Amino acid sequence: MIRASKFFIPTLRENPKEADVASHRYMLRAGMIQQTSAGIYAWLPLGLRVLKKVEQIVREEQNAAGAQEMLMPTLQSADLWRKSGRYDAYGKEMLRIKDRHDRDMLYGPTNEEMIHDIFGTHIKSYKGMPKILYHIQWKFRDEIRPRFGLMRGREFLMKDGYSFDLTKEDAVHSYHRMMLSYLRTFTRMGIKAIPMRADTGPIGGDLSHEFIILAETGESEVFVDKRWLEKDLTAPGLSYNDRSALKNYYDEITSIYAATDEIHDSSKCPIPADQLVSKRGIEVGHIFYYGSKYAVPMETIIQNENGEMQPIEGGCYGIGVSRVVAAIIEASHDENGIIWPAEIAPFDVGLINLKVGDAVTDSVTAQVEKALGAAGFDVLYDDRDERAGVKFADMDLIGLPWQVIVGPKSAAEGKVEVKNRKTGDRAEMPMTEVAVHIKKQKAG
Ligand code: P5A
Repeated sequence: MIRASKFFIPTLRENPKEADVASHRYMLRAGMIQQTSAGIYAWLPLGLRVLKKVEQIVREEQNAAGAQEMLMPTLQSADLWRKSGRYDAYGKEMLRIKDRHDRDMLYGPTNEEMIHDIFGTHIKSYKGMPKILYHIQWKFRDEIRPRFGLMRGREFLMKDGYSFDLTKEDAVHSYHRMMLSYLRTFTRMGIKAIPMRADTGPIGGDLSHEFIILAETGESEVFVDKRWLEKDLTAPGLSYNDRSALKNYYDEITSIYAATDEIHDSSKCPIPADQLVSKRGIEVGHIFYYGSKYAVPMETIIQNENGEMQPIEGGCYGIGVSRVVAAIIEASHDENGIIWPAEIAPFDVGLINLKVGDAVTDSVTAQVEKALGAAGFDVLYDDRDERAGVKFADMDLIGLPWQVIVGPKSAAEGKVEVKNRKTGDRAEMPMTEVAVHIKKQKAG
C-alpha cells in the first residue's frame, strides 16, 4: 500500500499545451512521465510501475515461447555497423558519439549486428542451434519529428529478440512462434493487436508483420476484415513445439485480411467492401524474417550436420515497450482520464478517504486497506488533505480499475462505495465484502 501524501505523483490540473494526443496529455497530467529533452522522458514512479508491468508480461510470454533473456549495452562500436554495411545507410537517425580515444561509437537504434557478433563468437556448429535471444533495452533513434510523447520518442524501450536457425524452414517456425507469442502478449495486456503484412524498411528481409492496435489517434490508416474484431487470438492449448499445428494456426490467422495503407489497394482487395472497416492504428510490434542478410556480412557461419559451413538463417522481433504504455491509453480512456486494463494498471485499487482525521472514516479505511492487502491487491491510498472533488478527479485521471470511497455517513454503518472505473458502475456494500467484490470483477 502506498500513501498518496508521501508518493511522488505530481498531477497537473491543466492540459499541457505541448500534448496533442490523449496518451501524452494524460501521462503528463497523471504525473507518470516528464520530458527532459525533445523526445526523451523521465519515468516517474507511477509511470514506471506501468512500464514494469508491460515489460514483465512481455518477458513471461517470450520465455514461454522458448526465448532466452540477456542484456546488451546501449552503446555500440561503429565498427560492428561498418561490417554489416549499415553504418552509413542508417543516416541521421543514428546518434553517433566519439569516446575519449576518438573511437566512433553509437547509441544503438537496434541490435542485429551486435547479437550476430555475440552469437557467432560462441556458436560454431548446428549443435548450438536453434536459439532465440532477446533483451529489453533502451534504444535511441534521432527521429526528425519526435511527437505524441512516448508514441514517437527518440529514446524508447524496446524488447528486441533475434532467432538463429539452420534452415529457412526452421527460421519460419521461429517466426511462427513469435507471432503466437505476440498475440498472447498483447491479449494479456487487455488489448487487441492485429498482425498486418508490412514493409521491411531499414531492417530488411522478405517477410514481415506489424502488430497494430486500433485507436483513433493512430499514425497510420489500416484496413481490417471485420472478423478480426471478434476473434480470440491466443489459441489456448496450442504448444509452441507443435510445428504443424502452429503453422496451421499461422496460416489461418494470416488469411484474415488486414493491411496498412502502404500495402492496401482497394481495387485488388480480396474481401467484400461490407466486410472491411477502415480505422487508424498504432504499431506496437514488428517482426521480420531476414534469412542470411546479416549472417553473411557479419560472418555468422556455422557447420551444419553434413559438415558444410553455412550462414545462419535469422529473424528479429520487436515490441515497443514504452510505446505500448501510450498505445494502451490511446485505446482506453475517456474525457476524465486513463482507464487501465487490470493487468497493467499501476495499482489495482484507489482508496479514497473523504474525511481524513475523522475517527470512523479513518478506521473503516484502515480495515478496507488491510482486507485488500490480504487479498493481494495493490492499493494507492489517497490520504491527502484535499477536497473530495480533487480526489475524485485525480483518481479518475490516473485510471485505476477500482475506486473504494469511504465517506463519513456510510462509514458509520460500516459501508463503503466501490466504483468500477471502466463501466462507471457504483455499488455500496459492507466493508467486509469489498475484496471479494473486486476479486469477482477482476476474474470475470
Ligand atoms: C525488430 C527488433 C526493429 O527495430 N529490430 C530489432 C527490429 N523493428 S522496428 O519496427 O523498427 O521497431 C520495433 C518496435 O519499436 C517501436 N518503436 C518506437 N517506439 C517509440 N518511439 C519510436 N521512435 C519508435 N520506433 C520504433 C515500435 O513499436 C516498433 O514496432
